Amino acid sequence: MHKTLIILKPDCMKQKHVGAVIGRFEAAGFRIIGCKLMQLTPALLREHYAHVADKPFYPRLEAFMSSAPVMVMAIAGDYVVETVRAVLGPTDSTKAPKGTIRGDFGTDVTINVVHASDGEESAKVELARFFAPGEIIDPGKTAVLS
Ligand code: IDP
Ligand code: MG
Repeated sequence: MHKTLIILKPDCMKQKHVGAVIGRFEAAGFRIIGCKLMQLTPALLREHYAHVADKPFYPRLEAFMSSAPVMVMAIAGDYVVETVRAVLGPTDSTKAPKGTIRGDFGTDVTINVVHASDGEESAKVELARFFAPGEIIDPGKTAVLS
């Protein structure tokens, strides 16, 4: 089973696109295996965004990502990492095609609705960064009462 880390960013929360965004992941066949609200700190953001922390745009990114609580999710399914990236669209919302999450709901290259891990290895690292052991539960292994 493949897993990935999703963060519904502050713009997604404030503009109330949470249901629509989760709906797209569910429609693509994926299931939620972890979910919580977090207020991201500068320290955690600096670690999560280490690959861009020295870029000129980083201060605005950090201010944006810490401006409101976010929803952190773990989702699972076949080829979830690459499929979610495709459903999300490219980083720059203004260049993302309509029909993608960023194309439909995003504002610009920073304010772009959702974070998703960019590979299986980063997914593993990011899931461990945001979820403690035991916070990820595979509902596929739980009986559903009828
Ligand atoms: P990704 O979210 O599409 O994987 P990354 O390159 O990993 O994009 O960058 C992390 C985040 O940093 C982006 O989602 C976006 O919020 C912000 N960002 C990336 N590139 C730029 C840029 O050129 N200008 C402003 N913000 C950027
Ligand atoms: Mg990235």
